[in-house]
Amino acid sequence: MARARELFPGGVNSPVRAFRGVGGEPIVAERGEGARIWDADGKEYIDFVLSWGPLVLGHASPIVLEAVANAMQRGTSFGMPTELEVQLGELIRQRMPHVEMMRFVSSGTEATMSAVRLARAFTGRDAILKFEGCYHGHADSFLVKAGSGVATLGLPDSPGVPAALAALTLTAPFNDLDAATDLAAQNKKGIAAIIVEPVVGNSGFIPPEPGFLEGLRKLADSSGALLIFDEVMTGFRIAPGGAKERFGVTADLTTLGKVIGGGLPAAAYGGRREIMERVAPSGPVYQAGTLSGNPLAMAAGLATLTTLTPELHSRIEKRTAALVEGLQMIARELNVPLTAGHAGSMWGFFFTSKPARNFMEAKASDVELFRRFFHAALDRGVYLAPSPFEACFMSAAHGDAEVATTLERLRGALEQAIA
Ligand code: HOZ
Repeated sequence: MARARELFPGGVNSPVRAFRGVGGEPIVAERGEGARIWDADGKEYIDFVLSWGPLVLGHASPIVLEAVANAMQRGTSFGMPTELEVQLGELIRQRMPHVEMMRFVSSGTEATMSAVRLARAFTGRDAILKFEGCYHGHADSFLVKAGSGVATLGLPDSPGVPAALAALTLTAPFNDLDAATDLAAQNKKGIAAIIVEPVVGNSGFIPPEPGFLEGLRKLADSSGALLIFDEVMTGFRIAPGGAKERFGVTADLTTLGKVIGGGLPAAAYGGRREIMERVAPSGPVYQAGTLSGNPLAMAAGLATLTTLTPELHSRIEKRTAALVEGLQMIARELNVPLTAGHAGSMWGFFFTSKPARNFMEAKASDVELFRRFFHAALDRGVYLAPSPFEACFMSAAHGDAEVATTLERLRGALEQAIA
C-alpha cells in the first residue's frame, strides 16, 4: 500500500477500496477461489463484496475461466462485430424482454451516462430526477447527492462538475413519491428522465416501499419523462429478470453492468426499440467505445448468465435469506438494534431499530458500531462491504457451510464490537 500510495490517489484505483468508511488499511487481494479471497499476507476471508457485485458464481469460477480461455485463444479484441456479443445480447433480452435493443459498453458509468444522454435526446429536455444516496456512476450529472464512495467520503457534490450541469439534476429522497411528484411539477421545462436504483445498494441496502416504483412509472408517464432503472447492481441479482420480474414495473431504459460481465469489464444500456434506434449509427445520439462488447468480457458474461439459471438464483437467494435471518437473530440475542434485508443475492444491514427508508435514515444509523463490527469481522476472516453505505452480495459458491461459519464469526465480531 505504501508503494500504491506513491502512484495512485489514496493508494487505490477506485475510492471505495480505500477503507475510508471504516478506517484502517485496505486488504490487498492476492487471489480468490469460490467464496474466499486471500490477501497478500496469506490471510483467508469469506468474501461478501465479490468485486462489488459481479461475481455471482464466486471467484475464479472454472466455468467462467474456461469460457474466457477459449475466447482468448481466438483473440482478445477486434473492434468489430462478433457472434459472442450477439449471443450475450440475446440471452439478456430473453431474461429481460423489455430490453428490446441494447448497446454494450465497458462500465456502469458509461451505461448510465449514455442512457441519460439518450433520454435527453429522445425527450428534448435537459433536467433529470434522481434520488439522494443513489449512485449511478461518476458522470457529471450524477455526482449530486450521490451514494457509494461519494457518501462514504462525505462529498455530496463533487468539485469539477459545472454548476450549470449540476443544476439540471433534481434530487428527491428515495421512497418519497410526493417529493418526486412536486419536483416534476415545479420543473416547467419538463424532466427528461427519472433514474433510480430499483433497490438501493449504494446507501447501504434499501428496498423500495410498496407502490414507490409503480408511482415513479406513473409519474414518468404523466410527465413525459423516461423511466430509467439503473440495474448495474440489481440486474441478475434481485431476480432472474431483474426489477421488472421482482416488482412488475417496466422501465423505458435499463442499465446493466457487474454480473453481465462475469468479472470482466462489460455493461450495457437498453430498452424500448424506438428509443434505442436513436443511438448512432441508427440514429444521431453519439456513443462509442473501442473495447465495447469485448470478446473476453462477453464470454465471461455469457458463461455466467448461462450458469445462473432461475433454479440456481433461488438457491443463492435462500442462502442469502438464511444469512440475513441468522444475523438478525444474533443481534436480537445480543440486544443490538439491527435491521437487515435482502433481495435475491444482494443484502445489507444497518445498526438501527427501524428500517432505513432513504439515505438520511441510513446516515442516522450507528456508523461507529458498523466500523467496529466491520473490523472485528475482518479480523475473523469475513470481508463485508467496507462502508455502511454499500450493499453486500452472495454467490453460488457460498454454501451452507460458509453461511454457518460466517454467522459464527459474525456473532464473535458483534460481541467484540459492543464490548
Ligand atoms: N457501485 C460500486 C460501489 N457501490 C462501484 C464500485 C466502485 O466505485 O469502485
